[in-house]
Amino acid sequence: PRPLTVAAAQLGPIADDEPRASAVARMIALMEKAHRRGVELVVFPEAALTAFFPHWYMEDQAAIDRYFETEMPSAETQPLFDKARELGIAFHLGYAEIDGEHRYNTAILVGPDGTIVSKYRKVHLPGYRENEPWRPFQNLEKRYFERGNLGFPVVDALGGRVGLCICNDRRWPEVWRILGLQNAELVLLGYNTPQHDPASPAIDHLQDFHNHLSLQAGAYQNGTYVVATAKAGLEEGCEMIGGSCIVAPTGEIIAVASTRGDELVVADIDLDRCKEIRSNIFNFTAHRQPDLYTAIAEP
Ligand code: CDT
Repeated sequence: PRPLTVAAAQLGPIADDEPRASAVARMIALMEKAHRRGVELVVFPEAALTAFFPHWYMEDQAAIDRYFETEMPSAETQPLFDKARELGIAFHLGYAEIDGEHRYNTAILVGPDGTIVSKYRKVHLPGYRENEPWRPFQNLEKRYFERGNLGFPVVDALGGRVGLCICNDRRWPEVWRILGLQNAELVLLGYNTPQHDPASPAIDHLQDFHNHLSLQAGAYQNGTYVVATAKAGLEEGCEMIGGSCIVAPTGEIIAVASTRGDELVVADIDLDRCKEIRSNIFNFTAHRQPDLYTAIAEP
């Protein structure tokens, strides 16, 4: 067996005027709780340091850039790195990143020694570029971020193969299969998902279902564990789903959040269990028929 104790560290809302230091303090409190429960990896949400600003329209670049990180760790995030190293805990963190003139929706995996061992920049950016004032809140990721340029990384870490994706990526089976083809055994992701979709309100009551449906299908069809973490609750007028969870390679949810606030969701997993799926029903070498899948990779 390859046992690992993992946690989704769900965050409740972060107010627009909440300093990064406060968000970091909340994350450190969850990390300390995780340590008391024997956790070795803590997964924080997408864009975990600030309110999810793509929910509103801005033109002034300086106003936009205050939500972005120019370095990681920074003075404000260093205490999180220090605490993780002190406790020997690995963590995943989502944040808005500026690299020169380029802006990305980014996630990193930090090892228990405090070094960054993997980095991903979000590929599937939902929404649109211009203000749509009829909406109660916006979905402007295409305005504020460029498409990521790091592919879909899977690295050797924590005794297994660890893959990253971010929020909307989880709805796309192609993402899961690209991670699966790299033998991912543990996929980490964060999300900010509104309860209400102004463009399709008839499916608002299915938002939690579609979240779990995507995670469970991705896990099962690729024989991988998933740790998926929300930023949840009512943030600057936008209610977001919770449902942070840990999914087994069988597709079963083995731990799930019960609130929309700061909450730690813990599970003991065994990375060797991925083989049950990947050696049998989803033995890619034995059963895939890629010559008949070419349309998937065409525009
Ligand atoms: N952050 C993010 O990617 N959110 C999107 C909102 C989609 S709007 C229907 C998501 O896929 O959850």
